[in-house]
Amino acid sequence: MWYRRIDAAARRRLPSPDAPLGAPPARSGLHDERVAAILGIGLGVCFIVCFLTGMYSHLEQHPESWLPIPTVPAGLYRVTQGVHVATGIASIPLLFAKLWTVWPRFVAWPVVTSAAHAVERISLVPLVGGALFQVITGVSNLFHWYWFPFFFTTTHYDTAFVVIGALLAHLLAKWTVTRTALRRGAPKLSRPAGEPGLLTRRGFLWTAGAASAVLTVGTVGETLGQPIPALQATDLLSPRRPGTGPQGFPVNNPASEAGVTHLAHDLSGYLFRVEGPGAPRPLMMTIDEVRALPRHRTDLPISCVEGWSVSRLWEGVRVADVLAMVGAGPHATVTVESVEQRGPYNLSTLNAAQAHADDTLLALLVNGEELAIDHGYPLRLIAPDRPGVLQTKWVQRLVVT
Ligand code: HEM
Ligand SMILES: Nc1nc2c(c(=O)[nH]1)N[C@H]1C(S)=C(S)[C@@H](COP(=O)(O)O)O[C@H]1N2
Ligand SMILES: [Mo]
Repeated sequence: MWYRRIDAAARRRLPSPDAPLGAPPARSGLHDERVAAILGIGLGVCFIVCFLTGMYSHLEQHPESWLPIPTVPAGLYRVTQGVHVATGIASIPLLFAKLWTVWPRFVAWPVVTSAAHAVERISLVPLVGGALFQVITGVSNLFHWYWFPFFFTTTHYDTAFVVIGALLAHLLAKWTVTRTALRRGAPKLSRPAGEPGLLTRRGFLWTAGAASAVLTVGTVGETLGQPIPALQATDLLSPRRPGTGPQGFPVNNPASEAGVTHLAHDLSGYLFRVEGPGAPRPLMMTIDEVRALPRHRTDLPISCVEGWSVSRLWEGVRVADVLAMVGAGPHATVTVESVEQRGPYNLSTLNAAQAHADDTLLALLVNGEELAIDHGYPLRLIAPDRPGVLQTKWVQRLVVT
């Protein structure tokens, strides 16, 4: 088998099994410190970017009062979450290549040689386990495949701290080894003399990089397919693609699942209401009365937390105009509620800046057409710099605070 050959080539010149980690460089085969260092740098960059963009995503969805989410640039979340999922996916081949490179260390004997060695080995559990956990749960989430018994978002969030902590510790611990291995430069012979290995070190690194590039090109069209149409053609691996779905864009949670299909043919029971402690003059309107209000247009993306995004031209009523009608003040915040009864995403909150932004609309039309039922007919929220999950569909009530 090919992997046996690679591995046999690698093992032939392993350092003596009791060499402590970080000691004499293992210079032969693929289990080489230089290979490990290069893969580690790629992985480290991906994971740090993942961590920071993930934190932004968390902040968007669970805002802190001391750090209000901005309304400009309107497409910021589109970029941050696109980058999060893209770097996460790109890291997968690098992660497995890195594990391949270092695995003889996992099975090295004796298990521990010193206290420092013991600490280092134990820290591999959160590092390796956490990294695998993040990529596996992250990808499962993209496919809506919830095979695990815990809630994805909170567990993925908590594990992010474990992984990033372990990663920083690992970077510190490996700083010197990495520097030495990189300074040393590539060995003259990229395949040790007399080794019949299938892949050279350089070939191995290129293969890992190419696998990462293939996964990226095969999925990034979900985010970049609109600005760069060529990427739509190569977007063969991502579960949701721009251009698919009613009105030419994907649906997350169709009306049938939200239990609101009746809205498509019967709006007789539908009344739009604006009320709450921040609304001195609450109001209630039929959909025709809403349609008769002044309309505005805005070009904004739906940017799903799962990484896909599409921009559309929306037309509807400004939330700010409705707030003025009910006599709300400039610091009013708004909870937007859906007709949908259950489900974690049947409401969302706008901070004061978002609620008063010119481009925060209750949309009636998308690209000039009445919204499809799956896209939130008769009325949906569309606001700048916001995760798709907070662009509430089938809006029925605004609670002003
Ligand atoms: C293949 C790799 C990854 C994929 C596909 C992925 C995917 C996702 C997705 C879809 C979300 C949105 C969850 C939601 O709000 O419903 C998310 C959030 C997040 N991700 Fe990842 N992720 C990956 C790797 C990572 C890594 C390596 C880290 C950290 C080191 C990380 C940290 C976070 C954080 C902190 C959040 C925010 C969670 C929250 O809102 O509470 N992710 N990720
Ligand atoms: N009421 C309600 N609104 C919702 C959801 C939902 O489940 N219920 N899903 C959200 C999610 S996760 C996304 S990405 C967007 C998708 O909008 P679209 O289906 O029109 O593309 O709607 C959001 N609005
Ligand atoms: Mo979403």
